[in-house]
Amino acid sequence: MTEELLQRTAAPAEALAAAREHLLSLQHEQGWWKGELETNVTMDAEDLLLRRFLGILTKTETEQAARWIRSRQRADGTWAQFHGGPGDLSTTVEAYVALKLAGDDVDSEHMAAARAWILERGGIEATRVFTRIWLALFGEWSWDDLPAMPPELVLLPPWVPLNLADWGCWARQTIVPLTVVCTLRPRRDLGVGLAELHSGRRRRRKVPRLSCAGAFQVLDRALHSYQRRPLKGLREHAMRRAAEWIVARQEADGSWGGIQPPWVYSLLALHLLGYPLGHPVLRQGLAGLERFLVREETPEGTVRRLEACQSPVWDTVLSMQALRDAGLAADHPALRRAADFVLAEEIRVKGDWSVRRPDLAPGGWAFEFDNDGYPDIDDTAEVVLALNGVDHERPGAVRAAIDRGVRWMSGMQSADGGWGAFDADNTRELVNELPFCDFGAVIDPPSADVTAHVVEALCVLGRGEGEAVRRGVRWLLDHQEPDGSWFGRWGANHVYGTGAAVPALVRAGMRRDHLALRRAVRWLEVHQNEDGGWGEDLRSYDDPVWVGRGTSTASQTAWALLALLAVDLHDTDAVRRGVGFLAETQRPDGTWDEPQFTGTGFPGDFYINYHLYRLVFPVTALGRYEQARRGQSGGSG
Ligand code: R04
Repeated sequence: MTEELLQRTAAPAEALAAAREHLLSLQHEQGWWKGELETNVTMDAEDLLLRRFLGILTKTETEQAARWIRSRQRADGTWAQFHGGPGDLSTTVEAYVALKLAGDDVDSEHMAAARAWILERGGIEATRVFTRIWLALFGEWSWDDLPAMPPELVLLPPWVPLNLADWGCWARQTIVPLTVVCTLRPRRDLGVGLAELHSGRRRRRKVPRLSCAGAFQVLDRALHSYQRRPLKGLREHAMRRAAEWIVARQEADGSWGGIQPPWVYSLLALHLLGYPLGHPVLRQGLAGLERFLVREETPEGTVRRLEACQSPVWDTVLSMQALRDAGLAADHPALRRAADFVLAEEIRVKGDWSVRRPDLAPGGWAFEFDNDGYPDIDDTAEVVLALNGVDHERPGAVRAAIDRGVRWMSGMQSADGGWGAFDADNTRELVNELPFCDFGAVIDPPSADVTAHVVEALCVLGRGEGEAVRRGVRWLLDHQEPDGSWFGRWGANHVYGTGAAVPALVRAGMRRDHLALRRAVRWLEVHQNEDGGWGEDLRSYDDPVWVGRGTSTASQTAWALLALLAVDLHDTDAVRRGVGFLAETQRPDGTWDEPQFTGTGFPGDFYINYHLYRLVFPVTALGRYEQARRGQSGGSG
């Protein structure tokens, strides 16, 4: 072999070894992995506002959060939803309010720049409903100028449109406490005024009366009148039921749903209903938030930031699979410890999902440490795949957990053959029309990424011949984009969807030369960057010119490689260049830099930088590449 050829084959193997060691070193002694889940500064601004509202905000918390918020401001004075993204009005308003609360001088350069930009974009009047609710809590916005949302919603039976089961679980858990808050219409002192953020421009959307939006505007007016003179007994009953609904859903860690919005709104609602801060529900709720705080020492001092959610189960099962792909033995102690953690995380109780699947036995996993009410199908698919790769001391326990997971996933298939993330058949578009719902997805219909993960898991677990897989494959084929890619609902974006769908279809037995696969490969080849990597900007969710386009990142390059490797293209230029990108951009410590956000919370509205993605997916991709290469050469590498 020539020197050059030796180097080219050694580099990926060395990159893999370094990455694998780095990943192993990040395992917690209790068996799990958890990377930081980075989102945006509305988390931190709202945390300060919550504490201010409850009268528990301390100087230290304020200073540390303000430092973090300041550090995220960009040169144009704005804050964004994601690294490198455009300024976002609601995020910028919330950040400005938090900094003013922290005592920043409104005449200082950074505040003046933010304010000018805010006013140019229409001021507070043009922000999302959530932002204006936060301002209404402090008398800086009128409750009359927010869409009505009555607590009687919790009384609607499951067959009435707009009932709670029609909402995505995250929206359901957010909306119920907000109905309470919006009914009680509190007003507390912020300590600083915000008059300077009003543009004076009213945003009255003119909609045709006979359209759906028009009908909902009429409904909104009717609900506002009802809010003024509700049926007293009905209102009291609804408020009581809402409180019970909320209290029943608090998790063991004090959270609601393991995500920030339902958590803070539930605390607010119960507090307003008269629960004292010392009540166990509130005490545990507030104490639990502490575990979602990240503190970091910087030259400017300690910064403090809040995670929107935590990803231990997800990160652990992705890491387990990555390590297996990287050649770790199935009985390696790290994998056994991880499996022990995962086994203990299984959810054996029913949750909201059972409204639509009352006869289905529990047996799923959630994303977080404690979110027993909301196991999700995506996590369950990856858990099953991860557990299947471990040779454990208690094979019977593992097998039984896998079987329950497989049965639960199969039972959660939606009527159209696909899978949503948390619920089956959560597809009623009507809630989207409510004026209240101007931020984020509020339903949970099947997506290509989740469907692909389930199809892959069911095939690996020997259900490839079953009806569920057949219909899942059909769903994927029906939802391939005209350009040959698949949409990424929970990851950015078509690179993620395609990186999930192609391996799943191959697992399901599709021939490598099937037209659907050839078109997907073609799409990936066309969108490979000059540097050999792949990248897709989050703006692709709003603007098709960005589809498949963006700065190369380690995680997205890995996703593309997973698809190409699944169709046996390891011996091609595209794959060699992709692998080369990973090897060349790796840090000396074995991981990768990835300031870009490649995770999606809500397309268009909420994005996530999963800090482990930059490592776990390259380990998987490089591992599979090495396996394919050795398989071909027949040697041991
Ligand atoms: C990657 C696939 C696993 N699974 C998705 C889980 C994502 C975890 O992170 C979040 C989930 C969230 N949901 N809802 C919100 C949210 C935030 C996360 C949410 C955010 C803002 C507002 C309301 C809800 F970080 Br306002 C489900 C499929």
